[in-house]
Amino acid sequence: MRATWDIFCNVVDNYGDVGIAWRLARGLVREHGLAVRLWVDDLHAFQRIWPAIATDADHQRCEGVLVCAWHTPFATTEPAQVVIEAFGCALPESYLTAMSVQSPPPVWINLEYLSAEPWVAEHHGLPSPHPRLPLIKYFFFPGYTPDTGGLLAEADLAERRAIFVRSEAAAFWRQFGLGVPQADELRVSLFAYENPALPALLDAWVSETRPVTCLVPEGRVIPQLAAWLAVPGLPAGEVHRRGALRLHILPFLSQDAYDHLLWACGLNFVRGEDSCVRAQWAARPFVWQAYPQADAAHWDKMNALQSRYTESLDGLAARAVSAMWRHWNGVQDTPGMAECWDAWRARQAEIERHAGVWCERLRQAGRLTDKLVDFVENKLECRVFSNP
Ligand code: TRH
Repeated sequence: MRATWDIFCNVVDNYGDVGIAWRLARGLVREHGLAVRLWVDDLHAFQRIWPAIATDADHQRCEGVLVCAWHTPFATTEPAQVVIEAFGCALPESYLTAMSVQSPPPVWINLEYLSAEPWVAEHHGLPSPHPRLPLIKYFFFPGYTPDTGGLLAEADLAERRAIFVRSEAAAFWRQFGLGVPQADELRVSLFAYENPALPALLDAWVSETRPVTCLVPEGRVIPQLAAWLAVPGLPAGEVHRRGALRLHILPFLSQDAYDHLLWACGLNFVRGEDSCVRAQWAARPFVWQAYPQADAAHWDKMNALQSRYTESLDGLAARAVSAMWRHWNGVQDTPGMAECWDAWRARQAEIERHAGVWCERLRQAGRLTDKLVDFVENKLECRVFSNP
C-alpha cells in the first residue's frame, strides 16, 4: 500500500506558500495516486487561488486532496507516514510528539524555497536531527539543476499549453472582452509588489509606437496604478487608455486561469516564486520581481536566476534582460526605465526565442513531485530495512 502524506502550510503573506503547497498536493494525488492531507492555516488566501475551497470547512475533499483547516491548538491527529513541512512552517508541537512515538517515525521533509543560487545543490537532501525528539528532518531544495529537488510542473503541462495556444486562446481573450492580439500589439500581464519603477514603465508604454495592452489581476499593485491614472479606484473590469497603452483590470484568477494568462501574453511580469516558475514554463519572456527581503537579501536570489537565465543569450539581449530585471528589483546600477524598456524592445525577438529554449532546458532539472516521491520512497525503504 502507498504511504499516506501530510503537507503543512502556514500562509505567511500573499499566495505563494499556499499556491506551491496546493500545486504539490494536487500533483502527488493526480500523478502518484497518493493519499494526501493538506493542512492550511488560512483558507481565505487558499480560496483566492482556488475558488472551490470553502473557507468554513474543517475538512473538505478537493481534486482528490483532503484539505484540512490548521487550527491552533491542533486537534489530536495520527500523523501520516510522510510529513511535509512547507517552508519551515513549524509543525504543531502535539503533532511532533505524536510523530516521535510512531514506530518507525514518519519521513519528515522540510520543503524549502526555490533559489538558483549554487549552494542549493550542496544543501539539498541534508538531514537534521531534532534536538530533543528521535526524529530526523530532511531539507528538500527545489532548484534549476539535476542535483537539486527540481521544479514543480505537471507531467502534461507542455501538452496543455500547446493545446491552449493552438485552439483556446481566442476564447480566453473573449471572456475579458478582447479579441486576439493585433499583429503589432504586445499583451503584457502584470503581477507585482508595490514598485517605484512602475510609473516610469507605464509612461514608456504610453509613448510606444505600437499598442501595448496590460492585463492586471486585482492585487497589491492596484493602488499604485490608480494613483498613476489619477482615478479613485480600479475595480476589476475597468479599462483605461493612455496613448498606446490600454490597461485592463482583471479579477484575481484561479491558479489554472492565471496559467492561461501567462500562456496568452507576449510578456509577463511575475513575482515571488510560483508565478516566476509558471512564467518560465509558459515559454514567454518574463520580468521577475523577487520577494523583497530585509537588507536587499533578495538581490542575491535575483542575480543568481538572472545570470543563469541570460547565460546563453547574445550580449545585447542578455544586457537588455539583465538591466530590465535589475531595474525592476530596485538595483541602482542600471539606466532609467525608459532606456531599459527601449533596449528590451530592441531585442524582443531574440528574447522571445530564448524563452522557448530556456523552457526546454528547464526540464533537465527534473520534476519536483517525481523527485520528492523518489527521495521519500528511498527513505521509507531504508526505514523498513532498519526496522524489520
Ligand atoms: O503571492 P506571492 O508574492 O508569494 C510569495 C512568494 O511565494 C515568496 O517566495 C514567499 O516567500 C512569500 O509569498 C511569502 O507570489 P507567487 O509565489 O508567485 O504566488 C502567487 C500565487 O498566486 C501563484 O500560485 C499563482 C497564483 N495566482 C492566481 O492563482 N491568480 C492570479 O490572478 C494571480 C496573479 C496569481
